[in-house]
Amino acid sequence: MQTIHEQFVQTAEVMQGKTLFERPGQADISFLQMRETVERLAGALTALGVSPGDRVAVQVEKSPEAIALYLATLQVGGIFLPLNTAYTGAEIDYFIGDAAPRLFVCDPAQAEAHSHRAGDALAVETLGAQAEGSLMARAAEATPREDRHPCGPDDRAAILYTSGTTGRSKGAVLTHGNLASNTEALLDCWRFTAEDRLIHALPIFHTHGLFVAANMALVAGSTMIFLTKFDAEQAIDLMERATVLMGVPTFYTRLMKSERLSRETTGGMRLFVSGSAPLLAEDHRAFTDRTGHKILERYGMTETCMIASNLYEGDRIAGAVGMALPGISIRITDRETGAELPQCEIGLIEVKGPNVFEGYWNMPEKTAAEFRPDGFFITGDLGMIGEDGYLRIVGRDKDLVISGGYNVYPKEVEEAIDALPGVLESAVIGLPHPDLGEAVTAVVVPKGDGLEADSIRAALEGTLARFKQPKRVILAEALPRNVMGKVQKAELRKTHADLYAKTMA
Ligand code: MCA
Ligand code: AMP
Repeated sequence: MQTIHEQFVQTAEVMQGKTLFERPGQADISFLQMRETVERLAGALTALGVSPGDRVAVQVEKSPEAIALYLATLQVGGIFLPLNTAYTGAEIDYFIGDAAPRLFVCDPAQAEAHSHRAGDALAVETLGAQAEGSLMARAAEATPREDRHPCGPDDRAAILYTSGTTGRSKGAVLTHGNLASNTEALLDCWRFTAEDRLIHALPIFHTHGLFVAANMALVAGSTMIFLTKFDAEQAIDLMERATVLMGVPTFYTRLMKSERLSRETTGGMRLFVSGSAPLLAEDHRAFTDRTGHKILERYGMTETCMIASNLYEGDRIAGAVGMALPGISIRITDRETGAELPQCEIGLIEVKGPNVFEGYWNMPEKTAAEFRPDGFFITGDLGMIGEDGYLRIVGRDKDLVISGGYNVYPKEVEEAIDALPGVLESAVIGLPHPDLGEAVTAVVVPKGDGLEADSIRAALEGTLARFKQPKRVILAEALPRNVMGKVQKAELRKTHADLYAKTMA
């Protein structure tokens, strides 16, 4: 196995001055320029005391230098820990406390807010969207490092935090083998090569933008048209110069809102990929009607990287996520007994293969609870494998809302709401939303009079990242419960199903 960093270095040797990053209104960055930045950053990391196994936590805006920091961390044997830019100070406290990184890199605008974290055990540096800040200044002074710490497939490469159904977020530890094997499988499955020009409009602090999209381009030698955020009109403008788009379903519903989306404007594109949340079958078909392209839907998880994909040359079926990637096994099991189920029966989706993470950081019990004794990981998604061999996801066994591709665990939001004065109890649910797929919605029971929906929303500012905050708060006299006293969220979802039906994106 070669690590993603080793593969990038080899690719850069071949690609030389070819453009790796193309950015509207900004200078291009070639593979060789990127390699030099990585080597300088590796020198800076070493000077900052980052040793093999040390965590490098990063909460920065999207930039080529942030990708270089990722590669440099892998080069020196560090563990890369990217954090959503939406996380608040309170959320960052937890991640830093749990992961105990050696280095925390934040946006220059946040430097003051995080300065109290700096000490003997933790260095704090800054990196801005335009490469400003202390880290690149250090890199400019550093002695570039060409050597790399040797890493095997089982060595740790990254930690990605995912919230859990019970309180605390869990750090999923991914190995070099996880990342390298998954990239290799995807390059092959999607016929992705140096000829491709990828519209990269995803955030780079999650699996989709970093370990799927960016890793593929870095290894294959493709150009990334690197955008700080997704804008449908801009994406359509860029399609005549691009070949591939990877996005969450919200990208596709927003593209379809544009009158300019047509066979002509998408004519030069080779592939549209969707994942991270369910793509409605009707949207899949509507996109084909408009453009002639069949979106290729795939399925993955932070803990497992990509698991399954529709076929590039075979069928791309609306409502199905395809077949297991090479080397990966999928099985469906009974929710109660754990016994494997035959085709066409609905149960838990379990997965095993070189893509499956090592475990949760410092949480051996939680890790053990999500693996079967024979090594299969229990995804918490419900699905079935049809007669055609294609996996279909039919629901979730876990209480989870996916809003615009971001996971929100209701438990975390409920705990924040229940802690507010005047709140008796709450239930957080995901309701169908025309833009985000699902919208986080809170049903709140006040203790007495005087509590207002708006004040609840306002009180959550600064506690929870914006995307986790309820889009709407519904005040109720009581929550529906079953005979066991358990809140019946399915009933709440049914009662309020149309809440966002007329919401304009
Ligand atoms: C932004 N906002 C959101 C979301 N995004 N609210 C709920 N859900 C969201 N996803 C809020 C902002 O806080 C802001 O609130 C307002 O919406 C507008 O913000 P803006 O930045 O303009 O939003 P946007 O640029 O339109 O972003 C929407 C988006 C974005 C394009 C859907 O969220 C996105 O890029 N999502 C992709 C997430 C992703 O990469 N997921 C992959 C996870 P206010 O106006 O109140 O301030 S990896 C994964 O799931 C697995 C492994 C897999 O299979 O890939
Ligand atoms: P995360 O924990 O952010 O990595 O999100 C992983 C979850 O996203 C999975 O467990 C699924 O519930 C969901 N997911 C990812 N891709 C798809 C897809 N194509 N269709 C439906 N759900 C998906």
